[in-house]
Amino acid sequence: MAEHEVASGPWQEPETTIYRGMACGGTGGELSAIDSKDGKVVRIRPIRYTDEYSMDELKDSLWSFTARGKTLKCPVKTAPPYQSLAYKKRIYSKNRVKYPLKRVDWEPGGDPDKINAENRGKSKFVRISWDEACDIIADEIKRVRKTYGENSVLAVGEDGHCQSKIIHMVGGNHINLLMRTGGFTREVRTPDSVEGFYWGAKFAWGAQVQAGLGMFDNGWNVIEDVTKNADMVIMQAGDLETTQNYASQWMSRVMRFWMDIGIKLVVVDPFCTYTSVCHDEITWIPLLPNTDVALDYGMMYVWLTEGLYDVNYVETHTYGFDKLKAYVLGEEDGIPKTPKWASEICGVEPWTIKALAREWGTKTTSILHYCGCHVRGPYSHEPGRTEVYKLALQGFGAPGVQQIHLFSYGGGKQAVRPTPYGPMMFSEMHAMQFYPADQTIPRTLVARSIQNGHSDWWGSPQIIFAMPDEQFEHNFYPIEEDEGGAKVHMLWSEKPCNQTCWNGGFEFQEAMRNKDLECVITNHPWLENDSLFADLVLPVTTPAEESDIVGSGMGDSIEVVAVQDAAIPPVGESLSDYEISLKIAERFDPELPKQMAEGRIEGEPAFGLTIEQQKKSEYERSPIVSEIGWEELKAKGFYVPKQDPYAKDYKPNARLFYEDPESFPVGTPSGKIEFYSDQLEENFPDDKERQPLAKWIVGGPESEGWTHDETLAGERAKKYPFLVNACTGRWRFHAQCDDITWHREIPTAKVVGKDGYLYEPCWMSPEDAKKQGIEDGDIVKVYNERGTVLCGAKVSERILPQSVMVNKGSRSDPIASEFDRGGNINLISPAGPISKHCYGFAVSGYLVDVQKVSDEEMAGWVKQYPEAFERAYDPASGSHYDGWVEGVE
Ligand SMILES: Nc1nc2c(c(=O)[nH]1)N[C@H]1C(S)=C(S)[C@@H](COP(=O)(O)OP(=O)(O)OC[C@H]3O[C@@H](n4cnc5c(=O)[nH]c(N)nc54)[C@H](O)[C@@H]3O)O[C@H]1N2
Ligand SMILES: Nc1nc2c(c(=O)[nH]1)N[C@H]1C(S)=C(S)[C@@H](COP(=O)(O)OP(=O)(O)OC[C@H]3O[C@@H](n4cnc5c(=O)[nH]c(N)nc54)[C@H](O)[C@@H]3O)O[C@H]1N2
Ligand SMILES: [Mo]
Repeated sequence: MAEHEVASGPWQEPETTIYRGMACGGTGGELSAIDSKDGKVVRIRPIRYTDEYSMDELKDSLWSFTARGKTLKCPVKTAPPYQSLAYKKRIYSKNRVKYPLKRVDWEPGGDPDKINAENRGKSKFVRISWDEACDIIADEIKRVRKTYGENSVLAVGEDGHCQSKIIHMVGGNHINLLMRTGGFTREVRTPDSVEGFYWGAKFAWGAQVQAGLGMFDNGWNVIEDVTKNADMVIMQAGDLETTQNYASQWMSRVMRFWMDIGIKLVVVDPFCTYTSVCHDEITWIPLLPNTDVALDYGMMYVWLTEGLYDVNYVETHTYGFDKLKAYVLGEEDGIPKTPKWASEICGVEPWTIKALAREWGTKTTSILHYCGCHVRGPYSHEPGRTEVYKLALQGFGAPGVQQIHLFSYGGGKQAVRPTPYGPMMFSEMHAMQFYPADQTIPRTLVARSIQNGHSDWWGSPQIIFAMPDEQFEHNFYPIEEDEGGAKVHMLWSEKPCNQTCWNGGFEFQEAMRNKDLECVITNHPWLENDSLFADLVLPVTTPAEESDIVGSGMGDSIEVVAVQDAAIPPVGESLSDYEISLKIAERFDPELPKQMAEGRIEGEPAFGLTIEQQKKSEYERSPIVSEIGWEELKAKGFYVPKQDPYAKDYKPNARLFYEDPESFPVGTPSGKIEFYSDQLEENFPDDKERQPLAKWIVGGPESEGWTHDETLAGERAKKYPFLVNACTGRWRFHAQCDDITWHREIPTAKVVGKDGYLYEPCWMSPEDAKKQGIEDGDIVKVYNERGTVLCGAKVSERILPQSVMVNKGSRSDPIASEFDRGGNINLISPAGPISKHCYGFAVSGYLVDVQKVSDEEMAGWVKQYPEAFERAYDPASGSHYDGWVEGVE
């Protein structure tokens, strides 16, 4: 039990091919074929559905639609993300964790002298056996619970992204074990992708299902609606050529199709995005990071003063227009929000703002992004709301007036039928994400909760799906002792990248060094980020090493189900997270692994004991059971489900509201889109940061009650004069894939420093570079009072003066406290919340300074921190395993 269950497999054949959706977003991604030879992956490639099915067999599965005389068809060949195609480099990465590891100067048992907490992220690891690792973990869980209370073990990384898996899905396997053996504290993901919509837009257009996240409920039919009806599509904070590619590359084809049928595309972005660069018809309007509110109000001023908005719609579908008007025209605060006013804040010329506003106000226009990095900054609830205001003024829901966002890319998914087959759905069953716990901590507050021993926040304790009303609940850590309150003394993370994906990374590193944390465990396929700060690291398999049933998922051109065997044996002694939880469970009760595998939780139908049984049981629960037999599915390897014949008749949800707001109200108290929220006024009457109407907020010093001072107009800008755009990276998936050698050699991916180290690019304009005395390729320090990260200067016209861009997700490479060589920009992001009552993160659009690192300065550091600079390092793949593990052969 709980040994890796694919001791034999087709990889024992000399050559074999398996089909797999394996994108590292956890969504499956378009199907790829993994070819292996003699137990090694040799290539990963796209497939054609016609490899296994005739076009006649596929005719009810592949969608198409016609607009303006041209037809857009679902492709027959898959377009997997480039990260998936390069996955061989991940499977055999130099950074793979092959064996269970223990930090050399840590001993279990809770003796502070043997924990050496202050050395986390400094001292190295040594290989131990699985038996030793599992014994230690089970004993530590028991000891810590007994000493500090049942809920003193914190489970981190229940939710978030990861490799695509179903049965072996990561995220909550540790919780499955912890909740069956006692209590635990649950780290709750905050709505990272959509912070500004979640904390802002929800009060403008309410919360439906997806809008639990704060965006408007929509699906694939929105793309069809835009294709048929829009004149213009604006990517204000959207780079679909980059972001949509994490699943498939088919939005690339949709955008090409749009331009072919005459839809105009405009990009409003601090960076000249990959979308702007690769489609030369696109207009790029550069603006400064986190200034969209000013731009939006400048445009609204033009609309209101020139009559370029939908007067009737505003009357019938919205609430509080008089308040909006008073603010825009300056009647409220004496400052008319003219294009000139906006220009001074956002850096877009007044005439460009007027031109964009006039074109937007006269053409049928939709907004297109994944979620948009503009909603991940300080006070992001403001741009989250002004986006809704703009749409409302232009008749949101009318044909071609839509918000296109992450749920719109489910190509076949929504068109197939309402029940998704995707890993997202399966994963909930398997890893039991969102299992409620008595005591919770939002992911944004983990570091402060550990450091201070307490914390409080507004929002549901199960924060990710909170409805607007729940944002008025005040929550506390720890909860009352008689309700199970206990301070955390042990941390176990299944997705160890809080310092790289969340807020205040350096503060998180310090929290990891807190001596109250007596044991820190991570499960991880690669030795990086939070794992460097762990006491025990458990090696995890990649999808190629696992037998599973997977679906393609969010963002694919069509839904596909694939049943696969392992392509290769596990690398080293790695196990899946699921297998790890069963292996540790044995130490609590020999019967427990069986119960966990078979029954999961009470009331849930059984899955079956073995992986083979579980694969079959997944198939039996899915709707494809009526379309294809199990044996045939296994023989073919994948299946493309038939389309829902009624899909054509579904209207976008926003259209229902547009046509009949009485019968289909939005989820606000008035049922209308609210420019002004009475709910916010009543509940937080003194909140100057999130007022009932969205405003341009400058912020200021903490002593005056502000959460942030992160704009160019504030005091801190005198010291830290650049706004950093820390958006998601094109060549990575969040914290994943930073070691892919094929990506790292692309000139926009890394900068080769004169010391041979590959630094994370810090993009800056030629004008600023000159001012700072920086040349392309120089090693630079990017810093503020929260710390310093080293980067490589990338001097380019693709970025506006006064801003720099450092993509998030580069791996930490610690030099010392608050000092990092890896270019992990989230280390210096604000550690606090979005604003006083909004406990999301602010990880982009904040202030930094950038200075050249001189040769002398570098030489000084090399001398001062020899261990960091002498650590084994491979430019091709970056920092790696050998640099952190003792006794590697
Ligand atoms: N500055 C900045 N920060 C951001 C954003 C931004 O735009 N700018 N974007 C935000 C957004 S949109 C998101 S969604 C979050 C994403 O943040 P996360 O959801 O945390 O994303 P990932 O880095 O994809 O993955 C989580 C971790 O899981 C690990 N992992 C992957 N597969 C497995 C597995 O099979 N087993 C185990 N045990 N571990 C695995 C990965 O190596 C990684 O360490 O980041 C947010 N942070
Ligand atoms: N390659 C790759 N693809 C991914 C991911 C990844 O990590 N790597 N992550 C996936 C996930 S989970 C998500 S949520 C999405 C994220 O995708 P999005 O939600 O679209 O977010 P980002 O890619 O961070 O940023 C989009 C664009 O916003 C711009 N931007 C930054 N700040 C501002 C601003 O203040 N105003 C304006 N107008 N623009 C701004 C950036 O330059 C970028 O071009 O991508 C998904 N796809
Ligand atoms: Mo995201």
